Amino acid sequence: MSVSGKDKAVVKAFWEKAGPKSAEIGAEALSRMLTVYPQTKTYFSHWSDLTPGSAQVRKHGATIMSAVGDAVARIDELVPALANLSELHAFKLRVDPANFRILNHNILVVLGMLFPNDFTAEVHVSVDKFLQNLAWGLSDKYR
Ligand code: HNI
Repeated sequence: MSVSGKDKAVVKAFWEKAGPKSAEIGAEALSRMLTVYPQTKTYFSHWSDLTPGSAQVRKHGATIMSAVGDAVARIDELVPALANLSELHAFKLRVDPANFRILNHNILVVLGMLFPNDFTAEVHVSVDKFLQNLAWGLSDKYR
């Protein structure tokens, strides 16, 4: 799905609001992914505490959302921007890319929860398209 110039502007404007809460968004989204889609826990079995809101979950949630913020900043060049992370997830972590959609879904839920006024239907559709393209960029090296 193509992300239009308008989508990019909407995502960037929304991120002005969401960016400062990025660690909280990540912690909540990762906690929810691991709880609601327990099959995703297999990738994190080396962690000592996978319960929602644990220190490890919060730290990694912040790491993920910081990468999402970097992707917003490089929204015009997502494939090169995500090349290293794609390589890591494909060949070292061996994460099935189907899981990117699952995390994206949880991020959208959390954005709706934390930003009930700013996360309008119009923002939702643009962020959804952006996250799909991000997942596509993260999947680029899987070949
Ligand atoms: Ni992901 C590590 C970004 C989705 C499993 N992941 C990272 C790191 C970043 C990152 C950044 C740290 C890299 C480093 O150490 O250099 N991950 C992202 C982004 C998305 C994503 C931007 C999608 C929006 N990752 C997922 C999904 C899974 C996943 C959906 C599995 C369900 N990622 C991992 C695992 C690690 C990881 C596993 C290593 C964790 C660890 O213990 O260090």
